Amino acid sequence: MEEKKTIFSGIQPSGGLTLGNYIGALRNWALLQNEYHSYYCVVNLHAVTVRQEPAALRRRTRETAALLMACGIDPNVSTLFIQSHVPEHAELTWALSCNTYMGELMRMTQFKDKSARHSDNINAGLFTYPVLMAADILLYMTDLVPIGADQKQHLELTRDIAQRFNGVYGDVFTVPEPLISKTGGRVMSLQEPERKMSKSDPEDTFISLVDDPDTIRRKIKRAVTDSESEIRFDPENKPGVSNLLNIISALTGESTDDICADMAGQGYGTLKTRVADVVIEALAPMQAEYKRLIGDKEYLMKVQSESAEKAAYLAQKTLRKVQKKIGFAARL
Ligand code: ATP
Ligand code: LTN
Repeated sequence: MEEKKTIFSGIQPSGGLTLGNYIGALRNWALLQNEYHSYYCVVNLHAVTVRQEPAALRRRTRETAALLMACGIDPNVSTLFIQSHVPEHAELTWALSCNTYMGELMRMTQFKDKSARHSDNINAGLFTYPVLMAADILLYMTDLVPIGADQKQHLELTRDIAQRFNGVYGDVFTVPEPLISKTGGRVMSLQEPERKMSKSDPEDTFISLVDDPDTIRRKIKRAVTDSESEIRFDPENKPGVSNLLNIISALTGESTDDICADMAGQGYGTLKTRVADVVIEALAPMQAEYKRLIGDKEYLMKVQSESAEKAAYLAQKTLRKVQKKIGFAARL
C-alpha cells in the first residue's frame, strides 16, 4: 500500500474568520484530513508581524482553534496545534534565514502590500515572514500545502529554500507542492466586490463565521450589486451579483448557470434572500458545534496540549537532523 502523503496548512488568528476563509480553505481542510497525514496550525507567530492587542490575540488563538474543529477538523485525525507551542518553528527559521537572500524576500508581494498598509511598523518580522512559513512547512516533511492563490509566491520561495538547503547539505527536506482549489478560491468583499473578502477589513464587508442569522441577512441585504436588474453571472461587469451567485454555488454545489436559469425574471431582493438562506443553513451546524466547544475550555486545552506534543515529535526530529547537517555541536 502507498504511504499516505503529508499536508500542512496555517491560518492566522489575526481577526474573526470569514466566509471566504471557510469556502476557500477550512472546509477543504476537513475533507482532506482522511486522505493525508494532516497538520493544521494556528500561526500566532505570523500574526504578530502586525501589532496585536495581547488579550485579543490570546482569545482569538483559542477561538480560531475551536472554529477549525467546528468546521470538521477532528483532532483525533488531524494534528491541530498552536504555532508558539512548538518552538522548533522559530528555531528552524534561523537556519533557513541564513540560506535565504534579501533579494528574494524583497520580491514578495505580500511584504510590499503589508508594508504599504502598515507604514508606521515595517518591522524585520514582516520582512522575514516567508522564512517562518517555510519553516512551518519543512519541519513536517510536507508533500502538499492547501492554500489560496494569494500564498503561491510564498510556497515557491519555500521550494527554492528547500532545494538550496538540500543542494548544500544533502537531502534533508521534502520539497512541497501547492494545492490550490479551483472552485471557491476567491470570495469577494460584500462592499467592494473587486477585492477579496478579508478578515482585516471593516465589519460590513465580510460574513463572519460566527455572525447570527439577522446579521447575515442585514449584511447580504446591503451587499453592493449594480444598477441593472438581471441576475447574470458576469464577474467582469457584474462583480457584486457574480460574487453572490458564486457563494450560492460554492455552498450548494449547483452551477452558476443553473442558479441563473432557476432565478430568471426575479430581482436582486430575491437573490439576496436566497444567498442569506443558503449561508445561514450552511453555517448553522458549524455554529452550534462552535458554541458547544468554546464553552469547554478544559477540552480545548487538552487538545492543544496533546496536539502540540504530536507535532513536536516530528518537528524535533527534523530540527535535530538539520542541526547535525549544518554542523552544530551535539550536547550530551
Ligand atoms: P488577512 O485578511 O488578515 O490578510 P486572510 O483573511 O487572507 O487574512 P489568512 O489567515 O491569511 O486569512 O488565510 C487563511 C486561508 O484562507 C488562506 O489559505 C487563504 O488563501 C484563504 N482565504 C482568505 N481569504 C479568502 C477569500 N476571500 N476567498 C477564498 N479564500 C480565502
Ligand atoms: N501565510 C499564510 C499563513 C501561513 C501558512 C503557513 C499557510 C503561515 N504558515 C504554512 C500554509 C502553510 C497566510 O497568510 N494565509
